[in-house]
Amino acid sequence: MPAHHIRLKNKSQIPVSPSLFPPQDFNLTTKTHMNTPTHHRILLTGAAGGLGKALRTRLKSNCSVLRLSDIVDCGPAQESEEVMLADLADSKAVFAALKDVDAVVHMGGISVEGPFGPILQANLLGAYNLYEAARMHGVKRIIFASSNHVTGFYSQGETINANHPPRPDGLYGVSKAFGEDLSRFYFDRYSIETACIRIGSSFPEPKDRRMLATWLSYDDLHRLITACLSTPVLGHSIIFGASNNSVSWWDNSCAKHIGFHPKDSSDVFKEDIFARTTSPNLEDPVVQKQGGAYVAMGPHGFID
Ligand code: NAI
Ligand code: 15L
Repeated sequence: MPAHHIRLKNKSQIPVSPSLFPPQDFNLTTKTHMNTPTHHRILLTGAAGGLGKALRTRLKSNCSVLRLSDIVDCGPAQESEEVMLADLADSKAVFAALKDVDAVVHMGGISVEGPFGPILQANLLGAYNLYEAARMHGVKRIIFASSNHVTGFYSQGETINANHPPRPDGLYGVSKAFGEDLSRFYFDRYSIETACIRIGSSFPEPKDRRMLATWLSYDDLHRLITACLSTPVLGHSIIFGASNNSVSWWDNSCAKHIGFHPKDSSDVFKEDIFARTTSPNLEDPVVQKQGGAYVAMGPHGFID
């Protein structure tokens, strides 16, 4: 098959110029069939974590079988679930976790700034193991939980899009930038499609003033993942994950083909957050930069 053709699950082919990824001139309307599974078996890594738990119920509408994986216990398998313990740094365990899988929602790994050792194992080696296993098993679509900390050193108030160069705000952000580059390589070389979702702050509610700009509700996260799983042509796409907040630093015009339309907004929490937080010191880099507190963490020194 010529490199410029992407074979879709329905066996049809769409000619795509390699220079057009993400396919900027494709005006594909994506229908997100919330209750129609697009895949037979989906692997959810990081299933025991905050977002893993939030997605565990929601992703059942996207597949017939949801395989849950984490380094720690995910609890017993419920109906239409499978559970597999796997350390992302363990290539054999990761290879086993991807067997017979149609798509991966990759949430697993170290999720905050900290020493390089664990980040190296879980986020760098872990991402490599995941993509190698995907290549070996023929898995063609991965949703990768990247982070706003890939671009955390841009200023708040500056609007950036996927074409702005990474400016990671720490080792964690660097590890997510590595995942984005690694997935680009696996797309160019092996046609494995990836959505790199630079998640803002995905929690039940925004916790502070910064999160009024960065908040992504769990339902909007699921809407975004559903759009990435079901869009006919994903290619290699970078998309910022935020709800429909009035304040936004991110422009998703490079990812229109995904058809993500957030429905929630942090605006309803604004009054309460302003009432219980003090006015920020505008001279503080933690207040000035998009990454917030992450820009002032570290250094972390050598690995022991
Ligand atoms: P979390 O820390 O609650 O969950 C991460 C999960 O990964 C944990 O259950 C942990 O046990 C598992 N894990 C860690 N090391 C592992 C290893 N070596 N092998 C297998 N599993 C391992 O984090 P959360 O909030 O659920 O985030 C999920 C993903 O989304 C993470 O990749 C994080 O970096 C990313 N993200 C989350 C954001 C948020 O606001 N929640 C914002 C930006 C990115
Ligand atoms: C992240 O990448 C983290 O995983 C999450 O715990 C939050 O710190 C979030 O970014 C954020 O920037 O608020």
